[in-house]
Amino acid sequence: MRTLGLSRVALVAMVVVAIVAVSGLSVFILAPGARTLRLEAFEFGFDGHFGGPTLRVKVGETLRITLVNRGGIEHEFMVVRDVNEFLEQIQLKVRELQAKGLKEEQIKTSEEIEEIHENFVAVKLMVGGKESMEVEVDRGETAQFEVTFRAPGTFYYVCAEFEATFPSTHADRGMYGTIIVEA
Ligand SMILES: [Cu+2]
Repeated sequence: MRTLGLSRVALVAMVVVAIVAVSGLSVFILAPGARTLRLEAFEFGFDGHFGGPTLRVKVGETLRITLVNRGGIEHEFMVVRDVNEFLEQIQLKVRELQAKGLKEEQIKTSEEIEEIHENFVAVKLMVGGKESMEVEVDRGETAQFEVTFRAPGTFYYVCAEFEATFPSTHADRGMYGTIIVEA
């Protein structure tokens, strides 16, 4: 009874959609071939308190990531090509701004620091259908996003937040992991 089976599937799908609609949850459409992955952020690592798991993907592959903040402060996820140079540039800029007399809050929210993020983002994320440089999650929050790698090579996912570590970033405390993109 093939048709009966299909209509049952359709019925289940409708019920699921109805439950999601009533509960106010967002519906995410999975990109074809997307691989799902769950990462938990802590102080100061992903899936632990230092570093993060190495992610291996194929060129053109989409990773659909659920990032759960299980720590006590805000964390973020962004993808850069050169993590050492990125962190070095941030440190140089922090020192430069401190020398000019800027306070911690002013430095954290400065255009100069934002500009370094922009310059170093290697691959943008798709967050809720919109392209984004990074995704930020407050403690206890969960974010869902997709990232697609168009070129082979080594990338790094990084949290460059300053909260509780200023003038260092969370990444300076080890909060980053490697992404290997294979051709
Ligand atoms: Cu962090």
